[in-house]
Amino acid sequence: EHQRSILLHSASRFSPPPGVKLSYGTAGFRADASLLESTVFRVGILAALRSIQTRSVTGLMITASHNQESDNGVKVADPSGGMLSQHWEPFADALTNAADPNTLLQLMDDFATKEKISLEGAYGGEVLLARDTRPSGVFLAEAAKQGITSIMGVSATDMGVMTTPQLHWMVRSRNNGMEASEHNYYDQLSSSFRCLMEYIPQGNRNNIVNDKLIVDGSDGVGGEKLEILKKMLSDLSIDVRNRGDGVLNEGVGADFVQKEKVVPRGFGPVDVGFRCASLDGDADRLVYFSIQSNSNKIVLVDGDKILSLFALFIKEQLNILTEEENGKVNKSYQARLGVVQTAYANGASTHYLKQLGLEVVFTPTGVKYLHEKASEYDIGIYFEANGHGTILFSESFLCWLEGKNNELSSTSKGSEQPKAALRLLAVSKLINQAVGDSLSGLLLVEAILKHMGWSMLIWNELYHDLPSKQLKVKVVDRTAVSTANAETVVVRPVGIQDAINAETAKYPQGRCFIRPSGTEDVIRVYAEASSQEAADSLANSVARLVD
Ligand code: 16G
Ligand code: ZN
Repeated sequence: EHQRSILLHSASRFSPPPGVKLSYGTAGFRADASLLESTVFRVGILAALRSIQTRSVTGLMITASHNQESDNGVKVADPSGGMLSQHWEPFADALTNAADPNTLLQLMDDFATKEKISLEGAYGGEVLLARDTRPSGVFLAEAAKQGITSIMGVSATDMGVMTTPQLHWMVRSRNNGMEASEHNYYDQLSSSFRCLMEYIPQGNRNNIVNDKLIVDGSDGVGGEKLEILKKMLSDLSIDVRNRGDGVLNEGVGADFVQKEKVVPRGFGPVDVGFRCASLDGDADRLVYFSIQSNSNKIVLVDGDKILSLFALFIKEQLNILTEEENGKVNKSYQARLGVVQTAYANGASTHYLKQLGLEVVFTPTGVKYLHEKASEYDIGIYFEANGHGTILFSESFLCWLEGKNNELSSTSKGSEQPKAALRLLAVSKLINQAVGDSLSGLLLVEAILKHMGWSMLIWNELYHDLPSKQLKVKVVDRTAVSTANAETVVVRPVGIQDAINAETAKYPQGRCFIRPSGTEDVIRVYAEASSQEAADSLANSVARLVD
């Protein structure tokens, strides 16, 4: 009874804006910040219920990532540190769209009964709460707190301004019984980076001098965090630009750089020849680029190429570990290595990865799908072309690796095998196991380039991207289009796929798909072909089919 009255009381202070219907979508609720207060309050309730049900810490992140500054959004981190369990999404939608406090309460009661969540306050639940640098994050965080604490026995721990991956990392660490402060995060990243640097092959050590990385922080949270992290690193010189003085995501950031393929604000001719990287607004995406002299065009090194670099390095270490020992192949553990991409992956990257002998699988767009698939492997590497990705290690593989390391460090001191084991262990600590993380991804790219003794130019030459083109078509109802086979085939409206096939067949190396966006009211078109003109033309003619 007490619980009911608390809820009714606090819910009455956060009424949903009339006529607005929001959906949890691919990555949480997103809208103009002025529309989100009641939604964030209600997501606070949801995160608290999830904490009670799982008897674990959950997370609530307030961000709209690469979207414009006036937008905001909210999403929940599950106890694993990953995305909210998909079977809770319909509840999130219903909760946020409930018209009044009584309906809200009824929905909660029904859901709690169905999911066997006891609202008696028996478990002291906890929700970690964070926000990006958007000004609207301040009042939205307040609404989140009210929502969380309106569930009896659940507390809200405000972590303040964090990157999205930092919050996910903290949730995961807390539930693994580890310390999870921001300092712990930097400590783990910097020490595992140092470990990788320590085991760089002798011949490549001297390349470390005079080599600078310039990072575009998208005027968001990533830049200021990287400033802290970089002070804990030697062997790496980083110059951070767009640290928050300009407008968030405006002409800057990973999304801009990847889609527009032009030089971001704050970069210019003096940066020609340097290795550059861009983060997005909440620092969960990373792309690299270099500036071509005398133009505002860039050479983009996207998520697919980061994935390829990671895959190459991991495979090399695995090969070392399973190399012949005393004339017999070491068969003690056959690690399953898998690579996960989406239809947006450049066809040349997929070809390259397969030709390395790797298993490549596809999922629909959205981190939750890629992450889930990657977790089926001993080592699962996933990346979206837009720069979101990470490497997941299975518990059993890490266990084996620890054992192998102990065994080798006494028997084959000084040889490459123990080093390979240590490198893989360091990667598993450096790379965020909860979600894609631009800061840890950046450190891993840097460490691998130094390990290989490669410039960005050599890295970029792993394969040549096929020219591609992306378009979006505004539609009234994007749900009219539905797809199958990881978004590569349209099943509805009937007939469109045949028309796309007919268009695509006209172009050498042509590939094309359409899909409804998970974040905007548009249908997206992607086309790839042997020349830029051909890719543009294919995209345009398929866009006309949709219109
Ligand atoms: C969200 C997704 C991202 C995906 C993008 C596609 C997460 C955390 N983020 O930003 O993975 O690439 O949506 O947007 O899942 P779209 O559906 O509008 O093309
Ligand atoms: Zn983001």
